[in-house]
Amino acid sequence: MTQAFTKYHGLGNDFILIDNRASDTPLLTPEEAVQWCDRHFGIGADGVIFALPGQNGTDYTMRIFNADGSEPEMCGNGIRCMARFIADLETIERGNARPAYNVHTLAGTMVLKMEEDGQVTVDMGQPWLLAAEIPTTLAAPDQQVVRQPLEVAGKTWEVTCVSMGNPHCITFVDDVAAVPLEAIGPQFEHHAVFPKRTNTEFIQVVQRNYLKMRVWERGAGITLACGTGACASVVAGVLNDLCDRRATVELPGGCLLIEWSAVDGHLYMTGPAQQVFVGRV
Ligand code: ZDP
Repeated sequence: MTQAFTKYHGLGNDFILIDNRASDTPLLTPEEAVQWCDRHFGIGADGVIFALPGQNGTDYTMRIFNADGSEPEMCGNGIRCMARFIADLETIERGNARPAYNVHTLAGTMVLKMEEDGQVTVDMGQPWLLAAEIPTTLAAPDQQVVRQPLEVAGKTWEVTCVSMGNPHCITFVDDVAAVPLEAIGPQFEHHAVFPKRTNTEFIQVVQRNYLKMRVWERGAGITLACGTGACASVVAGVLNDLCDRRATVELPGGCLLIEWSAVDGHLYMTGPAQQVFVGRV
């Protein structure tokens, strides 16, 4: 049997999208996802995303396997790709797509809005800030982790932890280009204080409304962009009084506009998602 797929990327964070609407079970195993994501022996991607039937009244369900086969709760760039994917499927089948979707994820229901210019805005919900929610043992379970010292690679870093459904550890630095990400990223990811491992972001504040970010992703390594990481970084910037609630986050793959609404406390992320090619395995 052959399996159809479509390749998308959001700012160079790339995903294999699978039309999984006929079944509640992902059509690939985590082991197959690892093979498909391999850039030399497979298609090549940072993860595989399955568009499944909705649950609890939502239009669709998203599940994702990282390139290492682990399953994250949520994925910001991936969910924008998923929005384009389902809009493209609906356009082929019905001639038009809907302007918005509710999508169930392991991090709750996300609301996706298709913008006129082709970008996608996602209501990512509220951030989780307590140590037990991240999860991390860096503070007491009911405390926030803001500017806490953390020993990594023989150096003390001041970290702020935020969950967007998935864990993020954010460090503000003077120059993101100077961070030896490949060397220290894995040491943050696997540090004993993060029982579910962590995504790791380094942020340079250029202006209060403009951040530069580099990311080491849990289960994927260095990627060109991370949507949940950009949201978590703006939250961390606000908690440290280093940035505004609305800021552009520049990643190696391009820019995302992030707003932490003072009205409902939700994160709103706007950015592109593009189809690259369709194929069969
Ligand atoms: O939390 C994790 O294990 C991440 N690797 C998931 C993917 C996050 C992503 N890069 C994003 O944009 O949020 C897709």
